[in-house]
Amino acid sequence: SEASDDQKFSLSEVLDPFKLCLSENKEVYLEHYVAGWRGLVKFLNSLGSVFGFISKDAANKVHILVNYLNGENASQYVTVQSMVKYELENELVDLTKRGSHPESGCRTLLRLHRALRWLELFLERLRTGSEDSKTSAMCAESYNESLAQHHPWVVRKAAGMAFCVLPGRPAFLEVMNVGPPEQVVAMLGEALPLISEVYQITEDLYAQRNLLDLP
Ligand code: 1Q0
Repeated sequence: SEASDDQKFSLSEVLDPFKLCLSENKEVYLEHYVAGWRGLVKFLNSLGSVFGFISKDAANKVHILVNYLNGENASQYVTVQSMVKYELENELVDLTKRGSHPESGCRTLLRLHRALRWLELFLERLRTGSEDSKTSAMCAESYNESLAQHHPWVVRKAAGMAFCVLPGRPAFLEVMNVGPPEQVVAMLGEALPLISEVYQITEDLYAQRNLLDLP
């Protein structure tokens, strides 16, 4: 039915937005960044309720950013660069400790940005892995190398338990609805450099502005 087609995830829902993310002068469009994340949340939901605590947090952050995109200052939120400039100039960011701006665009995007590094590492392992490689191990390794460093013990523990129920690589590739594994691998190979570039540009911007540890 139409409704179920609508629910069905397809890898392009994530990869296409990330492909559209960069402007000519290498700024990151917030609209497409957020759209990529919407796709990821949808994918996560299709993996089952064990991932609910992860997808809820991601969805909540997406929601915060969407409100800025559609809000009265929408014109300041066209790119990550313009958002950072606007929020900093107008003192809309809690820089050292949580205060009156607990949901700034800058700190909210930083959480997704850190998770994007996890995604990059994970998708690279998925792409180059063999048929019998364990997605749970790939996921855990990528997590430990990236996001885990920003999470307290309880969250790391819960994430570790969720990873255990991930399907094997063949089933995982199938849920992406692209076609045979070779085709998924090709698509990932095409998209990963773009995700990686979006990540790096954001990382450099945040580093320059000293925003990598926002509370
Ligand atoms: C496939 C399995 C997915 C595993 C995702 C790994 C990440 C685990 C993270 C668990 C933490 C979530 C609980 C909340 C933590 C927050 O405290 C934390 C900080 O925020 P705050 O406001 O408290 O300061 N939030 C975060 O760090 C954001 C975490 C977002 C994680 C989003 C993961 C998105 C994953 C999508 C599935 C992708 C599957 C790959 C294939 C997709 C096709 C391209």
